[in-house]
Amino acid sequence: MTARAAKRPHRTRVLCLSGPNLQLLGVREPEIYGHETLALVHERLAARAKELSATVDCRQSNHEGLLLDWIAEARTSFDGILLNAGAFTHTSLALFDALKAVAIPCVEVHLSNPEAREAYRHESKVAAACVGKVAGFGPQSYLLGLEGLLGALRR
Ligand code: CA2
Repeated sequence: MTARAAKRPHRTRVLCLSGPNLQLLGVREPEIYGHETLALVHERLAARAKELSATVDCRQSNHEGLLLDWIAEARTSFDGILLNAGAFTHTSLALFDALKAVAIPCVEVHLSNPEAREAYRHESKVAAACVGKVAGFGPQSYLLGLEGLLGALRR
């Protein structure tokens, strides 16, 4: 390692995962999920992460297995996870198990407030494997989740 690299402060590495159908953000159902695209949310998140001496790698998938693989990968490559598991939030014991196994902190994020919506959205299978949750603030939930996650990591 060069002397310059040794002096460079370690940037906290965050993996941001968005689950099924979130690629439609800003395109469909703006009355529920707002007008910002997922690409814009990712851009804002990267800018905020930089201000907070962190980096964020943002990924989206409609496939539960791929989300599981990315969570497993995070154990060696990231310090924490931001997760909007979409509808898998309410169904996936596999995501809960993966988050428990990876043993790095995860913050659950939602654009809407699922508890103020249909009864079938009230239960989160992943919540018990997370250090906290931010829901109901639209795209800002991702930014608030990032701040909460970095706070938890640096406490
Ligand atoms: O509020 C959230 O972030 C949710 O995770 C969104 C999920 C929903 O199943 C959860 O209960 C709460 C749905 C994601 C679908 O994303 C779309 C975005 C734009 C248009 C249509 C779907």
